[in-house]
Amino acid sequence: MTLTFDTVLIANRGEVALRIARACKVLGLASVGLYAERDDTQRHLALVDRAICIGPAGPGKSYLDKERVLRAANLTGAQAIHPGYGFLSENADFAQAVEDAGLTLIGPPAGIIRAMGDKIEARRQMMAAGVPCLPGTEGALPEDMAQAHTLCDAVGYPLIVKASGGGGGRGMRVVQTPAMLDAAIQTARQEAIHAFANGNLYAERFLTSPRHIEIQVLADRAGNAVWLSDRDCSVQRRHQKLLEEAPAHGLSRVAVAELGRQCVAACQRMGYVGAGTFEFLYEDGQFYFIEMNTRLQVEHPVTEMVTGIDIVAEQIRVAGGLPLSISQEQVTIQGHAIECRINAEDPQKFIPCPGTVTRWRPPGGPGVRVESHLYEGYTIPPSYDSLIAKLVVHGATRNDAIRRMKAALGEMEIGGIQTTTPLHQRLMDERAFGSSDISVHYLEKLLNGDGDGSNA
Ligand code: MV4
Repeated sequence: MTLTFDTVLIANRGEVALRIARACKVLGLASVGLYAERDDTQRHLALVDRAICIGPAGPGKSYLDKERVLRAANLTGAQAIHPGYGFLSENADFAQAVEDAGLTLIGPPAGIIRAMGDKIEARRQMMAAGVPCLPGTEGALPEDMAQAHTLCDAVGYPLIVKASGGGGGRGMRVVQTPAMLDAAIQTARQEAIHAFANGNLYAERFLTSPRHIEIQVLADRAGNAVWLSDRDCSVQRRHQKLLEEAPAHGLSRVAVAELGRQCVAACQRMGYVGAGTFEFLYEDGQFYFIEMNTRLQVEHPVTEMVTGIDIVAEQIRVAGGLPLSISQEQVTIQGHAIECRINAEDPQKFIPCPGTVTRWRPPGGPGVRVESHLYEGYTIPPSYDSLIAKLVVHGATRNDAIRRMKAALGEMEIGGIQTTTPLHQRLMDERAFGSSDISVHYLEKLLNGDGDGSNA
């Protein structure tokens, strides 16, 4: 069986571009790399069959420019485009333009990207599919404040007002009491109009100390869908994840499997194609859907490590019309995996710290995987994401994985720049992290000196 394309344009940079280039090689596909000026020293550009400069330095007139990316595909004869994550990966207009040009986006149909990008619509579809959601408003909050109050009283306080066009933590307001609703709606709406050109808001019951749990899915064009594993992504700061693991520690495996089946049913109901992630909040033994990501995610390797499935290869295969290479019965979760995001940042203040890498000694050994585009002499440019490496370990148990991570962090050497490595080394020894007695507010509390950051 062959795919409907033989050449893939990698519309991204850095470690994920390298990850996609490797997957193309494994599948016997030709690949094209694109880059901005002064960003031509990336490792994946030596691995692809052809590389093309599409614009000036900085992301705006290159990686983020729909027309330039499409022109690169046309110029090089690439029939498919892998957007990676970030940049154009969840841009429904770009996905539509790719479809209109007769090319294949390695991702779901544009209509699904658009629907899931509208958080009110995503919530509506999940409720219809039987995926658990928080008590909340249906449709957009009305302009009329008396009506808004009636709807919000039914939801219950405290609640959170969110922008339908937001997501990932942008455009939210916590509302403790009805007396605070009017001001919250007013400021949230102004921010939403400004940031997303969409003033639609919705309200949900607010959870004070949830964990962030997500479910990875894969679906093909024939209507097959599988869930691969759950991940815990609670260790984050200002909505930037720092560490992720699979599976989530301490959850009922029966309950997670039930949730996975609900996600699969939602995929089949909407005609989902490709890799996707259902994000949930987890509190007091219950899961509540918050958002769906219609792209490959940074943390996909932890799921690959515990399932043995090459998620990027499956993404490319199903985009090219092939069926999923695995059935749900063939998916098993073995052991435990942890990913530490190594960012070129000051580990205390998290300020980006670009510069030239003078020393790079990646760690190794059983169960150790490094996803990085680093090499000695590479200069990290200032205008892009500060992620420079993902250190991923796999162990038979969570404690084994933690031990392997400690060893690998200690072995890794990165010279010339500051990185988040010391923070990860500290985390591996923290009691609350060790027992997963944490919430999405864990890291903030820990760094503030608020006890050990635990929920207690
Ligand atoms: C919430 C919540 C509590 N209750 N929704 C923030 C990012 C966006 N994806 C959803 N977010 C939240 N939604 C209700 N009803 C708390 C958060 C939240 C959060 C969620 C996931 C990961 C990190 C977070 C950090 C702060 C708040």
